[in-house]
Amino acid sequence: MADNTNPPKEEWGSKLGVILAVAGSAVGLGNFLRFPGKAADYGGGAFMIPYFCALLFLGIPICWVEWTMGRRGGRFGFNSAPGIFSVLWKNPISPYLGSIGLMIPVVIYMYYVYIESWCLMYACYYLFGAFDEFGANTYAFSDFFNKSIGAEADGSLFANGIAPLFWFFLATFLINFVVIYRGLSRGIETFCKWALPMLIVAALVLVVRVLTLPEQPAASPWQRGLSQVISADEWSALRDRLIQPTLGAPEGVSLIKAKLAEYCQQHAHDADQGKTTLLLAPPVGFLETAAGLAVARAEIRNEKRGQAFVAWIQKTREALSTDQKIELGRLERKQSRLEYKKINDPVAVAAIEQARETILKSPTSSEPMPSLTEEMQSLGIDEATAKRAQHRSAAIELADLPRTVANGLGYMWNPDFKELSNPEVWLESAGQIFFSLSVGFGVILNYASYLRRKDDVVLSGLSATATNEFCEVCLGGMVAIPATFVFLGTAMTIDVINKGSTFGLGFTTLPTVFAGMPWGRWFAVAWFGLLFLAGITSSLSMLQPAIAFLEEGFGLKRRASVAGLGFVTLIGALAVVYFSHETTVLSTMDYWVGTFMIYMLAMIQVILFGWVIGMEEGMKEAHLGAQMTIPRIFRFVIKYVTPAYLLIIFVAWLFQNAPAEVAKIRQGGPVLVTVIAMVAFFAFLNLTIYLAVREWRGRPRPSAEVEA
Ligand code: ALA
Repeated sequence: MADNTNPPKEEWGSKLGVILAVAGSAVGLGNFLRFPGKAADYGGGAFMIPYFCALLFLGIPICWVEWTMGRRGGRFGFNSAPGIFSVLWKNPISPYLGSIGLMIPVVIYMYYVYIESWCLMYACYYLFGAFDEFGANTYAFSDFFNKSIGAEADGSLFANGIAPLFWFFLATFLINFVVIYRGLSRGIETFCKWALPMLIVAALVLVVRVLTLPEQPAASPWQRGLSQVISADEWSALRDRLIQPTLGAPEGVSLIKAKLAEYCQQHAHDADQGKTTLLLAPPVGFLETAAGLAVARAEIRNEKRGQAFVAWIQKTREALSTDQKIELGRLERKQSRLEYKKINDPVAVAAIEQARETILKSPTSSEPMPSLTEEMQSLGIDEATAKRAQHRSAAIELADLPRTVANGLGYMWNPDFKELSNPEVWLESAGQIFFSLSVGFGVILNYASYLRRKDDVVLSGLSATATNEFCEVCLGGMVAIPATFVFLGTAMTIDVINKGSTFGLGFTTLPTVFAGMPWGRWFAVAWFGLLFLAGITSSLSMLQPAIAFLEEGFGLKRRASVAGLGFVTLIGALAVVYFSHETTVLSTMDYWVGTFMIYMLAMIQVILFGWVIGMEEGMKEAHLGAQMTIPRIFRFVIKYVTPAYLLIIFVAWLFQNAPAEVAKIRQGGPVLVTVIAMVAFFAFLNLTIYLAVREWRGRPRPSAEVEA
């Protein structure tokens, strides 16, 4: 092992640099992909109420707590959560609590870097025009995306030689480690100083582009279906003709009908074999066809998702009251039978079961189902209720609003206050705040530990938070959803949002949107380029805490610590890349580490600050060199409100999600293996902390009091 002297203490080069580095850590994929989807899905403008509550009572207070505790730990010569906790709370277990602050960033890095590499690949492919031939064919993009990331089967990136994405992954991995190797100031700070302004400029360009988009003509339903059902080649050959007003030409219509029939038959056959599910946005009217219903039946029998659930809901609606129908539409995005079971109403539950039986027993040549509009009219449902249902129900088109930016923004932001009574909205908004601000990750703790004693933390913390919020709400909220609306219309936007897939939005829907814009290819380069930069500035912050731990725990030099961490994270990331089927491993890590552990670390930190260090002492510490004063009310907030808010959210979240996640573990397979591997890694981390603690006992540490 190492020499017994501390490596020279690293420091930030400038005040602006540290703010940009923390903001860079915060601004990431969450701002541009995750946020717009969540906001649009959970009440639009109304989502901002729980969101700002979470910002005020969780995000900002915990951010100040992390900055303050990090800087204090740094004064004692510690930069990692185990070391920092060991000086903040003189208790033998405190360094072990810090193991969570190491585990979270390292494990999130393992899958985050893979997603970054998708962005790099897309940016490069657009740059070299590789997507030109796809035109606006959603099917081609979706197919390409699923195949490229290996969503179809484990190991598929290596099935026919090495897939191109793997090289992009290695490049992305290497870029991260090269920057980290260069050190805190020369590496991270310098990179963020360039990358953050660049990505903000790219985002501003995209915002201006979206806000100045002219109204787009609405496509007729079959036109929309067409782009999804024919090959990329056929699509590009037809594209020019199809945007002409002669769309209704009889030969065009019969071609489309034939293609639809072919597509439906093919999928019905595959679904019957249990081979596939039809998760793509289906062609309009698909379920009204005999083949569509056959797909749904086969999927129900095979316990698959896809169209089964859409059919299920259509059938179920027949037996429900209006309110129940709307509630069902809201739950529909979950696309899981488990979710339907959460409808706490025996009538609805019975209707769901009955619908299942009806679909299973229905003859192949079923009667066409009534459209929702007809159904509503016949039930005498008023316009406002119908509008709400229209806004929330998936995959069923009620109307296509004129495709203007104003309507797109309205779709994104019009408040739906009814959502506020839904506990899920409060959970999701809190989760978004944590993810987006990188709060509770253990990374702010680490970054702040490199500050000097009297460097301001209060205003800096707030500035980094404000930068993140600007990028999230003002930029992230203005691009993806409004642009999707303008080019793809109401139904597709609802569909994308209800599927709740961040990846679907970014990598399959938006490419279709770019295809419709003049100079779209270059806007796509800007989009994926900005996602890539935003991703890197975040993932760098996930690596630094472990580097700091290896250096201060074992006295390793930078080369050794970077190599050690590179080795461990490469193994984890390769597991994510290899076990890519339906991104199951990635999602399991995200659930247990990227959500569950974040709640725990946030809780530990706020308790340490408010109850162990104590409010008086904590606030005194926070205000050392501070350039603004924390309002007094925050003493009360940090001590009582934040822990209570966290606890309620955590328990509700566990209650809501844990049974399904535990059931997945019990099924065995990759989920179980992933969880076992994570537990083993966690145990290993704690062992290394044990060794480090022994080392620290015998090592002289700078005294906080004498440090300048
Ligand atoms: N805060 C980072 C993001 O938003 C992790 O992506």
